[in-house]
Amino acid sequence: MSASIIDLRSDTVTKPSAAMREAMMKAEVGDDVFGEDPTVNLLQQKVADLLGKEAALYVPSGTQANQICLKVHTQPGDEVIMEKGCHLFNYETGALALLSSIQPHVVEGVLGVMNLSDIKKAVRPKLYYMPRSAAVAIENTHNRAGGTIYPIETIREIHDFTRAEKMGFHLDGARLWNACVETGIAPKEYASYFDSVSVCLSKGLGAPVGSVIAGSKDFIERARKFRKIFGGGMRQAGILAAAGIYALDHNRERLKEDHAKLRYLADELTRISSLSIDREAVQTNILLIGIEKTGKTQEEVLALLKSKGVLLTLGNWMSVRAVTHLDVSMEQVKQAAGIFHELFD
Ligand code: TLP
Repeated sequence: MSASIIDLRSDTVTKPSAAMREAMMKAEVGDDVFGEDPTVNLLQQKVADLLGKEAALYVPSGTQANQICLKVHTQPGDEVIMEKGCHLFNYETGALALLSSIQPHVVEGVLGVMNLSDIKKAVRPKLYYMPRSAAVAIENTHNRAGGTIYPIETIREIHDFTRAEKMGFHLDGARLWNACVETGIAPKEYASYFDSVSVCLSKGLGAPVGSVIAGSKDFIERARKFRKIFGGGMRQAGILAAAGIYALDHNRERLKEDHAKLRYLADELTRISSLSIDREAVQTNILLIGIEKTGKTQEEVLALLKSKGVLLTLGNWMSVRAVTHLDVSMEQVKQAAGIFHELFD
């Protein structure tokens, strides 16, 4: 990507820094399918400790992490309750049906948040002719709602309920790190309410590849089997895990900078009357920009921005999405804001 391009498509576009590559080069490796890669083992231990769980498992992607967890939580024919805009339902290519033969029971949340009362209404009576409500899955931060943070009180309530109902509780924490730096709530505190947590190293943290699942020893042993079935058993993966360790050690605190860049962009775009910004949703590093009043389609807006060297992606209905990250500077964000003014003011 040329230096003049300002790439706000996703925090997944970051490239490993020189120091991260150095760490990768020096990584000790072994065959991880035999459990013999010391760097993978170190990463797994590190994430288990950070999240206060008994064990953890390194997997190639956030999608695979989510899919493995729901496979462990369910039997074919079961249902999992989740929010309508969540990644599991929208962006994992129907994998729940394909890989686990389960159906999502979607509930419409507010800013991506389902309350306990919404969830209670979605739980099926225990009748043999109805699907079993096996688990609840939530996303924190919530991507499609604009990087919104799940309130910890709501998480606690859902935890107490799922525990009482003997249902599983899964967290898609691809961007849990963003929620943690913004709220000051420790990863361990968030994770303590869930049976399974998936976190990504390749979003805001800047590693090139990888996610980690954390849970009880028993959960992780079962997850390991499905990781192999789903084709995620890797060999000398320590070379990648080293990037993950580097990312956890160096790039968590700095996520605050991404949030500051996003707030700047949101402030600027709020001043443009043809664009709509929901200020309540401006919480971390994702901005949804409503474009209805521009009279243009999403594709037209994306093409116009691209012609000026600014890349965004589709958001929800009539919106486009900007994401700030490690590889986009405040200076570039200011330039991007200037281009928005030029095109849409
Ligand atoms: N999100 C990507 C796209 O797939 C939309 C992005 O650019 O934001 N959970 C959440 C909450 C995610 O946002 C993503 C990726 C995933 C899971 C999946 O991670 P990967 O891409 O590693 O499979």
